[in-house]
Amino acid sequence: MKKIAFITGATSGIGKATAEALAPHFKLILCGRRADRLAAISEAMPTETRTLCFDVRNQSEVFDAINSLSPEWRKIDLLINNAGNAHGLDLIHEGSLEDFDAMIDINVKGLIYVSKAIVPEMVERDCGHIINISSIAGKEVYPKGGVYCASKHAVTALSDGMRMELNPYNIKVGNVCPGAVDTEFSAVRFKGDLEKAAKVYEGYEPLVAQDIAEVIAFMALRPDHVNISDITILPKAQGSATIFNRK
Ligand code: NDP
Ligand code: 8X3
Repeated sequence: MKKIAFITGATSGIGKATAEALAPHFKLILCGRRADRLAAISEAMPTETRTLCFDVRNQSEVFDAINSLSPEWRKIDLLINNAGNAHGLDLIHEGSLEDFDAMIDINVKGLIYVSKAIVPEMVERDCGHIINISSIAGKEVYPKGGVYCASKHAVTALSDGMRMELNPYNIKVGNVCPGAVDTEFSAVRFKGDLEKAAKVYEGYEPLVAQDIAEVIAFMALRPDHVNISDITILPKAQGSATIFNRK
């Protein structure tokens, strides 16, 4: 029988590609705020799916959505905490509090809410696997990215904390740190300015969402005794968060 994977941020980029990579092996619960996309993506999946439309920032939406699953679908084997974005690229003393709140509320608090709604049942069943999507920004810091980097350092810390806390319950925790991946990430960061977004990936070959999805699927499909606890994936042309070999 296929296991069940729960993916946040499945409406685009890394989350959607991860759903595609896991579909041959898992039944999928696909989450995001854009209901139209969720419906279309779910329709195209070659596996049984459920969709949940909620904002990870909203505590009651998170719990109501997850509690709406039938008992069969509540037995989640693999949780992929992927939903997240950068909002703005600004110095802390100049940027908008709205952007800063969004990054902390979505990337950090949202991940905590979703985990709090799902992990207790994993603990009860004494099994499970959690993969959190952090970033190279969860290992390094760069100017104008202070709050985004803080949010992703928090994700890395949460992965480490969860791995320690959930160790007695046979629950594996992995942390994934991608470098530059050409998704809707930069369009969101620059609030729909596609020209500015395209510049992020100019002059070198960035990763695509599928590159990360394949690594996540590899992690998910290891034998039960193997846990890939932390992995950083960069484009060949990326030497650090800020060093790129652009031609
Ligand atoms: P995308 O913008 O393509 O995808 C982001 C996903 O997150 C969407 O599915 C979006 O769905 C969901 N999301 C955003 N805000 C919320 C919210 N408030 N509630 C629920 N879902 C939300 O970007 P990526 O695929 O690139 O990003 C995925 C993850 O990878 C993020 O955590 C990002 O920080 C991380 N990452 C990305 C890198 C990159 O270079 N692209 C590099 C390193 C890490 P919807 O809008 O429908 O709600
Ligand atoms: C996204 C990668 O370097 O733009 O997490 O912060 S970066």
